[in-house]
Amino acid sequence: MGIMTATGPDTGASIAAIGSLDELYAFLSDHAYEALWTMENALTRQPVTTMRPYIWRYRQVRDLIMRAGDLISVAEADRRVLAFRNPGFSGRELARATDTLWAAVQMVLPGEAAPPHRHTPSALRFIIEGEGAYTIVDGARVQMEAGDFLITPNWSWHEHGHDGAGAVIWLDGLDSPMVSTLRQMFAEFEGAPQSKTHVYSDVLRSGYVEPSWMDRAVFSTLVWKLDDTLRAIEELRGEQGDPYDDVIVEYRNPQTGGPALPTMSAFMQLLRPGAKTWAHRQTSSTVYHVVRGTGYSVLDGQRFEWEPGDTFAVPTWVSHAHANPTSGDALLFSFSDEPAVRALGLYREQKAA
Ligand code: 1HN
Repeated sequence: MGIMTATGPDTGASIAAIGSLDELYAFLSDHAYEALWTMENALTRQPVTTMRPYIWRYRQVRDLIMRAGDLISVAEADRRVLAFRNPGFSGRELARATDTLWAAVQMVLPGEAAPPHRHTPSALRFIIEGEGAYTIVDGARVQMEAGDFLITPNWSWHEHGHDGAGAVIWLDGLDSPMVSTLRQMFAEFEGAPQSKTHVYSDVLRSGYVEPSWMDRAVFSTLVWKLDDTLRAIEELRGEQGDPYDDVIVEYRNPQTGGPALPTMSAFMQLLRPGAKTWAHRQTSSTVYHVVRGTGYSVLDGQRFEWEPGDTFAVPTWVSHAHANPTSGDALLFSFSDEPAVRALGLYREQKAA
């Protein structure tokens, strides 16, 4: 195959012959140019997105993923994953819950196994229900039970399986829309390492002590148990709390002291009985998942009632406040693209919007 040679550009006389602005615009568009002064959206005073605040209700989500389980096996599907596709997203590209975040439910049945792969998008999981499933991350096998928060860092091999009883359902969060928009997507499907026979315990994984001669990545924390997180929250119950989020804690990577993943942070918040937070908005976007309790959130002035298992999207710059009008606790898990937005020097917050 020969090398294509671009033809020389029209210059001189053909450009001198342009007699009007309309002719100029026609020439520009034929030759891969566009005039800034004809553009409407080159600058906007604040973020513009077609993404909408939206809630996916678990009563329906659960029925759908279980029905999918009747109709397709993991062997056929590779991963039995139902993506939450923001209804404001009209693009034909990868589904997304917000401009930057993928959210989905995944379900495995006893005896099923999802084969190993790795990719540049990072993933996090929050287990919604069930026990007896496991994931293997870079050869380390981790059990998954309801309430666990797990991470699969960028480019780590991961596979899932289930040797217990009953369905296991979890929430998947990925930065894949962001990675895809930045054209940084790579994936591999062959060459996963053998499963390790020894999995290091929490005292090594916590970064409390670290062997000097080994690669610290081997010891990275992969799972945060709900009981541990709740114990921390319980200890803070009597404190003042955050006016925008009440008693909120972030899942931190103990080895870096930073967010759970370089691109995504994750949180658990207790809305104490009667809690009603102030509204704020950020340039990060967030996906919330209801772990316990009932309540509502007001997203850009619209009230969304929620109950356990529901998942809702708060796109960039959407004002949000949360309320727990009941006499019991409400617990919200959430993840956001805040670390990525901050790393680019773009993070902004507006209080009481
Ligand atoms: C993925 O690897 C998983 O491993 C789940 O469980 C959802 C969505 C997009 C791209 C990769 C998984 C995913 C995914």
